[in-house]
Order: sequence, then structure tokens, then C-alpha cells
Amino acid sequence: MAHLFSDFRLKDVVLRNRVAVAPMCQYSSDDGFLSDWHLVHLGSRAVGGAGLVMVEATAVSPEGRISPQDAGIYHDQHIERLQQVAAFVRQQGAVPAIQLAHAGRKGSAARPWEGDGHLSDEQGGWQPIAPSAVAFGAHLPRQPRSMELSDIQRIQQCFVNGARRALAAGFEWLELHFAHGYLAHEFYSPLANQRTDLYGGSFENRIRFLLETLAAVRHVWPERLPLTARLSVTDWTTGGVTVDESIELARRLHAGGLDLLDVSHGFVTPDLSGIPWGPGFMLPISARIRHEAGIPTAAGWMITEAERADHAIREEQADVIMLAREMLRDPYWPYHAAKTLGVADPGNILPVQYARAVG
Ligand code: 536
Repeated sequence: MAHLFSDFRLKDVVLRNRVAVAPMCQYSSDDGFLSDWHLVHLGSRAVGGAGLVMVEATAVSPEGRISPQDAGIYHDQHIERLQQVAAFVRQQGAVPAIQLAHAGRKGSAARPWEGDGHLSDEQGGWQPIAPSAVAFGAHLPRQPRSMELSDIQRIQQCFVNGARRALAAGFEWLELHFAHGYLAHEFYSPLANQRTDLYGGSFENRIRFLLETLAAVRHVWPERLPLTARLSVTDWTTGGVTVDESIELARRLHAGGLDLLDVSHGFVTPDLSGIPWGPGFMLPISARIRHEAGIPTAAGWMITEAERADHAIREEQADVIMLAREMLRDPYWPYHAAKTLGVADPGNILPVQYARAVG
């Protein structure tokens, strides 16, 4: 029976355990370039024993950044710093992963600790682009420019170029950001997509951008390496996307070459009132998608306890557990979880420099 500390093989890649560091925006880049902060932040979590360490949402084009300080992969020059991070994570025994992103109408915002709101051009912002010229609202009131067909093709090519650069940088696992109200989710959700062309309206049309982007990226990302997507599988509100729809989308993504669905939710509108917050609340939804769509899944959100994470793997609710804030509280969460769960030789989770001393 699979458990939290059993290997997980996906294509030619083997994770040493099922604990993944979820992509978390650090808003600490300069013109997209990763900084020393990223090397220490991500490196520490690889040292702590995670099986997968994923670089935060990394913009495939400058206007696709959430904030001016977002990570980027839109210049060949970005590769060198990304390579340093990937190499260090790999040296520590974790698989280096990266999430490619475009923020859509949520782009051009201040960092959370600087107010989180939309930036004007004078403040260093830009006009975001989106499927439709409809603002997110609340703290993000700026009206995006509605994308032309040429914009759609250009952004899909940016995802392809980003994938090529990620491969050149040594990443072994690629995730497409199709969640949290950013560009791809804005195409998927009727709450953001009011298009009347081939990319809006029916389910078939709303998923077209996602399927096409996947196909284009799969073409340059090697078959031997995992390609995954983080999807907001429900908008928690009438008129938004539903788990039932997302099960059908997951089937089609899987048929289109997706290796695993990273199950997430929400954030396409400012209204968070429908979210049933609670420990592990996404796990039953991940289980449904895993069984009904027949695709491996990763699941996260409000998972803090080793027992719950282990139980979710044993019960086949997910194949990988995504930890975010809990990994910030404790970079050694995998080591501590191994001790809690009674795994033999928990010290072996740690690097040789620490293992003998700590045990
Ligand atoms: C969703 N967020 C997702 C982000 C950036 C910040 C917030 C992303 O996917 N790049 C979120 C909302 C509330 C709490 C945590 C995360």
C-alpha cells in the first residue's frame, strides 16, 4: 500500500516521498530574475526532506506577472539563476519543479505587504490582458484589455518558450498554472469569460485555451518528464465552474498528455464566502477526480498533520500532498512527519551533513 514515505514514480521521474512544496509566490525577483532568497527558500525545503520542490508561479511574459517582483521565465538570461536553484534542489535529493504562469486580469498588482492593489502605470504597473474586458473587482479594479486571437497565440507561444527554458534550466517536472483566477482559469470560468468567439461560451470553447496550451507545451516538454496542471476545479458559486465539469476537463487534459492534476480551487472573483474552509477540505474532491477521471492527483490546502497526509495517500485520495504554509512554518516537516509516523531511520531524510548528528 502506498503511504506518505513511499516512492512515487511519474513517467521517468521518481519522488523519494509524497511530500511536495507547493509553489508559493515570494515577490522577491527583479525583472523576473530569481534572487538569493529563492535559493535559500527553496533549497532549505529540499534540505528538509521534501520529495518535490516547486518554484513559484513564474511568468511566461512580463505582463503576465502578478506584481513587478514576480519570478519570470521570459528571457533566456533567466535560465542561469533558475538553473542554480534546480541544481541545488536536485543535489539534495528532491525533484526540482517549476510552475509556468500568466496572471491575466490579476496582473499589475502591488506585493501583498505593499497593499495588494492594482498599480497604475505611474506606479510601475501596466494594463493587464484577459479573455474579456471585465475587471476582477475589489482591490483589483483595473479593466483588462480583451485578448485578440493574436494575443492568444502569442501567450501560448510564451508558455512554449517558458517550457523550453525550464528544461534548459534542469527542471524535471513542469506545472501549468490553470488556477486561482489567473489567465487560464479566466478562460475556463464563465465568471470571467464573456467571449463570443471560439474561446468563450460553451464548455468546449472555454476549455480550448487550456487544451491548446497543454498540447503546445507537451510538444516541447519531453515525454519522459511529468507535465502537470494546477486547476481551480470549482468556483464555489452558481455560474462558476463545477467539480463535475472539471472531471470532464481532467479526462480531456489527461488524454491530451497531462500526467497529473494538481487539484486547487477558487479565487476567480473576490467573493470567498462559498469556500468550505477546514482541515484537508480539498481531499474528498481530489479523490473524486482521481477516481472518476482516472488521472493521478496532487492535493493540498489546510493540511498540517502528518497523519492526515499519510491517510490521504493510503486512502488513495491523492498521489502527492502539496504543503504550502505548513512548509514555511517548518521546513523540516518531512523529517518531523517521518518521526511521527514511525518511519525507519528518519534521520536518513536529512542530508549527510546533518543525518548522523540528528538521527
Ligand atoms: C491564492 N493565491 C494564489 C496565488 C498568489 C496569491 C494568492 C497564486 O496562485 N500565484 C491564495 C488565496 C488565499 C490564501 C492563499 C492563497
